[in-house]
Amino acid sequence: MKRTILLDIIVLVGLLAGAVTAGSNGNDECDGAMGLNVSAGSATTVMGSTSGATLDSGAPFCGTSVTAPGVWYSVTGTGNTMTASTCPEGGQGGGSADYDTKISVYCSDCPAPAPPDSDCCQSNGVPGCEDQACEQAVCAIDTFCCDVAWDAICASEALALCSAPGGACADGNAATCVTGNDDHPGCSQAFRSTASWCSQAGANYLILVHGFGAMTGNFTLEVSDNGTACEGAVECGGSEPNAPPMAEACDPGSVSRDGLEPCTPCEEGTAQPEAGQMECVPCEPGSFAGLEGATACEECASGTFQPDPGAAGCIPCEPGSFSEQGATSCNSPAPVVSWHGLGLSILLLLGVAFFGLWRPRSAA
Ligand SMILES: [Ca+2]
Ligand SMILES: [Ca+2]
Repeated sequence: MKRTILLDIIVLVGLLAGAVTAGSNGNDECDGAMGLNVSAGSATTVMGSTSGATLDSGAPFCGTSVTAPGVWYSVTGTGNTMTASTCPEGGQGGGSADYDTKISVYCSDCPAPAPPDSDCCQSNGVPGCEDQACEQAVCAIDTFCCDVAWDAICASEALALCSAPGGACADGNAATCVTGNDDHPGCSQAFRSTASWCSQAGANYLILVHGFGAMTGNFTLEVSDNGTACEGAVECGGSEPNAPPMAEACDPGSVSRDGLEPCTPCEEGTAQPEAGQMECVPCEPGSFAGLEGATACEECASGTFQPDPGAAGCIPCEPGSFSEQGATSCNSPAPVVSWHGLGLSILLLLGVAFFGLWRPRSAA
C-alpha cells in the first residue's frame, strides 16, 4: 500500500515535471510559434530556452545548418529592416544567451516535416515509395520505379500524378529561407547570433532560435525594427507545391537512367569520364577497364593487345611477337638483316662457285 502511494507520488512528480518542461517550450514546434509584436522603430525582447526542446529536422538550411533543438517565434513584417538577435549589440541592445546560439528566419509557412527515406516526391534510391496509391500510379506508367529504383524521373512523375489534394506530394514545403546567422562578428558575447533582413510589409516571419552542434540553453531574444524602409525583401509567397528536389548528378564512373542519383557504377570494360551521364562508354580496341566504376579506359601495355571493344583486360602477345602500348594486335619480328651473315653467305657462295669450277679441272 505504502509502495503504491510512493509510486503514485513518483508518477505525479514525473507528470508535473513533464508538464513544466512542455510548458516552457510551448513554441517547440513551428506551428506553435510565439507571436511577437514589433512595430516600426521599436524592439521587443523575450526570454526563452531550448532546453528540453526538440530538433526541428524539417527546417531547411537557412544562413546556417539546423542541428540543435530550437524554438520558434513569429513576427509580422513592417517593410523595414528587422533584426533578431541573441547578442547585446545585435539590434537595439537587448539580446543575450548562456550558450552558442544560431538564428534562422523563414517566411510564408512553417517548414514541412522531414520526408521519410522512401518519400515518393523525391529520388529515394529504393524501389517503390511509402505511399501505396502514389507508388501504384507511378509504376503503372514507369515500371523502373518499382523494379529498380525510385529515381528523379519517378519523383517528377509522382509530383505530376500525386499532387492532388490528399496525394502523397500535395503538401508543399512552403518555408522560404530569409536569412540566418551562427556567430555575429563583434558581439561582446562570442558565438551569439544576429540576423537582419529586409521585411516585406504584412509577411509572416518565423524565427527559429537554435544552437551550434547539439547545444541548448537559455537566451533573451530581441526582435527590433530600425524604422527605415528597405528594398529587396525576400519574396514571401503563399503555399507552393513541392519543387522537385535537386538530385545529385552521378559521379564520373557511374551512370543512371537520368544521370542523377541513385547511380550504378560502369561495368568492367566500360568507362565514363564525366559526371551526370546516362551511359558508360565501351573501351576502344587496344584499351581496357579491369574494374567496375572506371572513369577512363587504360591502354594495353606493350607486349599485350586487345582487338575487341569493351574489354576488361588485354591478351599477351605470342612468344616471338611484340606490340607497342595500346595495340590491337601483335606483330612477328621482321627478319633481321646481318651484314656479317650476308658477307659470310657471299663468301660461301663464291667458295662453292670457285671450288665447283676448279673441281672438274683437277679431276681431269
Ligand atoms: Ca523544436
Ligand atoms: Ca553561434
